[in-house]
Amino acid sequence: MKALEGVKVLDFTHVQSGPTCTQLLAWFGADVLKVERPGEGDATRKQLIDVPGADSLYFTMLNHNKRSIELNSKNETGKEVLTRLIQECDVLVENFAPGALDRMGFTWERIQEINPRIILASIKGFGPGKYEDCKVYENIAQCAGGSASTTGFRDGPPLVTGAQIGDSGTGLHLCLGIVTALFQREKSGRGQKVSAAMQDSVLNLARVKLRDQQRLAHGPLREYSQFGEGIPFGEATPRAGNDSGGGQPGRILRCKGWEQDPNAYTYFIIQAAIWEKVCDVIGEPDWKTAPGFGKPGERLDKLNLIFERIEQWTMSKTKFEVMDTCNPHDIPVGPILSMKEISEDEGLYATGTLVRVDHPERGEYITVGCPVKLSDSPAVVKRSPLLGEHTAEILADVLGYSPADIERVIASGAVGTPKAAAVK
Ligand code: CAO
Repeated sequence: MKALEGVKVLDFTHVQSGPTCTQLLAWFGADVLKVERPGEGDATRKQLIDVPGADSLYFTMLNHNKRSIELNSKNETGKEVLTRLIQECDVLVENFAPGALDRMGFTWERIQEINPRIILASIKGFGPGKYEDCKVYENIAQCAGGSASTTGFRDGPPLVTGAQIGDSGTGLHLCLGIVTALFQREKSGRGQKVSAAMQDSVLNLARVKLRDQQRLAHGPLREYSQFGEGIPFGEATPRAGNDSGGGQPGRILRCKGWEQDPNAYTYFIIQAAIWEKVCDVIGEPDWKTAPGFGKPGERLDKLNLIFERIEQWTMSKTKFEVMDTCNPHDIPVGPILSMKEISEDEGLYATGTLVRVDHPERGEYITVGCPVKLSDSPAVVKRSPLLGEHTAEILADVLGYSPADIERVIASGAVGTPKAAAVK
């Protein structure tokens, strides 16, 4: 039995943020019914196309284990079908632009009238306030949530990160809100509205930088490189390059081959507890007790000098040799792995973090499996649905429509032309 078996999710999501949330629910065992516009579907199906005629990786990698129903929710019969779906489902998830669901005629009040037990889960760019009506994409959220202003180097512009903390990060937050609301419903019998704003989710992930903002009032941030460089701090948390965030100084350092390989680097942390081992490994045993080096606080104004010396050592080794040498001493280091190296790491396939999936239109591709492992509910990754692949099946099995009803719905134009049979 899967953890969320029996939970039906009306998946009204598109692009990335919402689909990441419903994909997780599907991996945990929920029956996720993805509602898509007839003939068009989620816009990502046709974005960043690599194999002509096939759903894009953008779409497939965000929509595993779901069923797809084509439905025009602005058509009268389409509204009837949507109403029936709301009656049958436990959760409705959506990430339309602000007000879009209301404009379709499905306000929170109306949804509760239809099914008082349903949980309505929504992602918007901003929470209530002056920006609540804005449309938002990933990088806007990274900027508005405080991440971009604190990412990058002090003398360069703000930077966005490659990790999709605005979209996938908000999807994760929403997913937690949904299962929490399902848990509460067990006791209360009632559904509720679950909201996650992308700005809020990014800020939650960037909370250590708000911590540093407040520390500024009490003096310089001594673990930031700029402290050792004698550069005064301004009014706001600065960009800290690759400095380690906490009280354990760290840097990205060059390794053997860095001249040709853009990823021949390692992250190296001089945790206080293993300082003496670092000194031995890099060949500076005197630094264990030398004045100004022996105590963690004393080293903070010498981080450039210390890391330059460590880098002389890391440049004599590959990033994997650095790891092999340091790990036995408990020195925290990590190679900078390229996506190519990650996609070739058989260990990640063995744990199900990477999965090879077969797809009828595009053949085999690699995807990221469920990153959270439940011992009693292991996730099995199944390919994403083709557009409208399960329209007839959902009308019949979930809604109990008779063949005559289904004919009527098709004739109304509400669901496009259902596929004759599911493609295996
Ligand atoms: N049948 C009929 N109409 C449908 C439909 C369906 N099955 N599915 C969607 N629509 C309609 C919507 O009702 C909306 O119509 P109105 O404008 O008349 O209300 C229309 O399609 C467009 O929806 P949208 O405004 O949500 O889509 P968009 O492409 O213009 O904007 C986005 C996309 C992401 C900017 C916006 O949805 C948004 O801000 N969402 C919230 C934040 C978010 O999740 N952002 C992350 C996106 S991933 O980077």
